[in-house]
Amino acid sequence: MTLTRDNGPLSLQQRLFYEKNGYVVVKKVFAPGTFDYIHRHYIDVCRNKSKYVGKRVISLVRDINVVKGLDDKSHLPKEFSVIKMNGFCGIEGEDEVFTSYMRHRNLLPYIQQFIDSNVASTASHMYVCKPPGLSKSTVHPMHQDLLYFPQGERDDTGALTRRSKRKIVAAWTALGPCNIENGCLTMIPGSHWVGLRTHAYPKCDLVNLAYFGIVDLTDQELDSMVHLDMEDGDVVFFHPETIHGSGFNQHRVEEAHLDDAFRRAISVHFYEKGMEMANWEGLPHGKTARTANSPPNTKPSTSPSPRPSSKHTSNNPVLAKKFAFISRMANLDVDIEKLLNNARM
Ligand SMILES: O=C(O)CCC(=O)C(=O)O
Ligand SMILES: [Fe+2]
Repeated sequence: MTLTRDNGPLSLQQRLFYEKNGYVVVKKVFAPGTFDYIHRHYIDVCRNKSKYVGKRVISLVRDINVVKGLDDKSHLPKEFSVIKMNGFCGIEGEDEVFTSYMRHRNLLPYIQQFIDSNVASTASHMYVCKPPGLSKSTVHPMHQDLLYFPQGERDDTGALTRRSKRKIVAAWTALGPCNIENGCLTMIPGSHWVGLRTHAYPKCDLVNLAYFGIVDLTDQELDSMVHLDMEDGDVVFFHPETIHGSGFNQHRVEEAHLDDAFRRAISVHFYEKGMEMANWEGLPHGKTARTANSPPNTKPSTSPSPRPSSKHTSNNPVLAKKFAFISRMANLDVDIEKLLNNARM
């Protein structure tokens, strides 16, 4: 086995599943309701943006249709317009409500099994809450997270070298029911072995900033997609090269009272502290083809769009700069050994 170690709660069967598929869902890592306080805090951040954004968190992403004025949500609280929050720290330091997730004693024993180290750093912190009442722009196209950060030694194609492959993992936790109806996560099993793929903006009219999708998914890959039905407190650990995305939240605003109306999840990437960083200039993150395949739950069944050539690329230095900034800011350490020892005392 190359990607995990035998020093924690993951069973041999779970480790074998991860090696083969590039992800593993672990049920009930947290008791239901454990992170209700994080969701309440997120609502506060959405409603009081100036108090937090830049100071304790990096950014709030509003849905593109709302931004363009095509979808008027001004009569509703702000959390009905926001689809994602990035970064659990800002110039005033970290937001301890969000970072309590990545330092939680229930999570850390698993992280040790994936990153080959007792001290971790983190990247790509996200609170992803898809509200009811938005359009298909809430779909997150099929992508690889490795595109979005420079961690790890890379080969010429931007893929992780064998050595770095076993040192990064994402921990994505459902904070409420996540199902096909509200836009759960979708995985392509085994895709963590195929290297870094070419990403581009999807062919829809309006696409959220940096929501890239892979341009050359094969029919076989599209057919193998697995939708992860998860409950509050379940965690999916996945590799940064595993191809994944998420669907459209089909709930209407009138259904906002339902438990699964807001699709809620928190996600952090852990990696071995001090691991190699790739040179941003040399990475394909700033290169985007102009069009990509359809998003996960709108799979074209009869006439798939012609696949754009992977040569069809353009540089995007502004975005590259933005990613570099986020990556520098959101880089908090987690001393796993120390936190677990404290928890035992
Ligand atoms: O939560 C989602 O909808 C997608 C999140 C994602 O792509 C990630 O956590 O890497
Ligand atoms: Fe992702």
